[in-house]
Amino acid sequence: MHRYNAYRNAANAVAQHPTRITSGSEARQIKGVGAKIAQKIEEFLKTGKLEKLEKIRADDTNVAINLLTRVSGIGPAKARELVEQGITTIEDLHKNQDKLNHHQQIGLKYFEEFEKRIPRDEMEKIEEQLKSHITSLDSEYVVTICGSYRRGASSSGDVDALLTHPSYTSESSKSPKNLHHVVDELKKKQLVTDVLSLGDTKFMGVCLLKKELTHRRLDIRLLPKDQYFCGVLYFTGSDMFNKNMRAHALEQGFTLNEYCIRPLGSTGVPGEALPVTCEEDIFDYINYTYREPQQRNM
Ligand code: DCP
Ligand code: MG
Ligand code: MN
Repeated sequence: MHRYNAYRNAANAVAQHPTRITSGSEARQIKGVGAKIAQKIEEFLKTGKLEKLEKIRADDTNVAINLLTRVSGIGPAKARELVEQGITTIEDLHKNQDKLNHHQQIGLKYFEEFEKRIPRDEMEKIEEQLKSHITSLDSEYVVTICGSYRRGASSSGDVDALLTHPSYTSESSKSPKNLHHVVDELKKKQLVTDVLSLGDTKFMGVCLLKKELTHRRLDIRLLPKDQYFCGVLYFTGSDMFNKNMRAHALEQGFTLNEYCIRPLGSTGVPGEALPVTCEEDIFDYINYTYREPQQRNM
């Protein structure tokens, strides 16, 4: 985990660097790049590959774990457990479905389909349908498709939808609206084909447009109105952008997460959540120049 972070930080630092790095020693000058990583950068620049990485990739156990974790719902721990039982291929998984939970079984069923990218024009159609079905239940629902789509990507890996309603705030504790009702409607309209998991505020599932052949991963989160824009900011990403923005927030004496922004007292204890009515409010609190979603790919 320590090394994982060291690599992430170094990658971030190199990505932020204004010019292209041409040697390990040049990389070493950058804050966040240590001697060992600089050495690897040198090796990669010289040979176009990394011996250590090639070895890790060739290891049979790792190859199998990497394959199984591509199934939605299978994490590294579950994958390792399966590999230890001799289950190493997708075919093996099909023969051992009893070892998988519901989410993993659906992940397996759509294994090939979920790996396909969703073209932007299809994302637009899914957005349109989601909005029309959800607002037909209650015209006051607000739906925002976040993730790479909101950042302007030409294709996306999944659909990240956020939902709120003016009568639902964190004060009103329990939502007068609920996601079960929304998901029932989407199933009835045959947009949602499968449910991976469903709670009061989080749905993970599968959708399919009429006339399309590929099933798509769809996540929907229901957020209280006062937490909506921190959620929209977070789920728009990118993850690197979020990481940098949170670090900047801390430097300015604020703690920012997917729910709220809070000032940090002199003792470092977070105060009450600050009022937020749009994404710009969050940037303003921490003196960060506003960036349009398309400008948040880094
Ligand atoms: N996110 C994050 N940190 C994580 C995971 C997610 O900050 N560890 C945020 C930023 C992501 C957003 O959630 O942009 C949505 O997560 P996705 O995994 O769906 O990523 P994207 O939508 O950006 O990419 P893709 O097109 O692959 O779905
Ligand atoms: Mg996404
Ligand atoms: Mn997602």
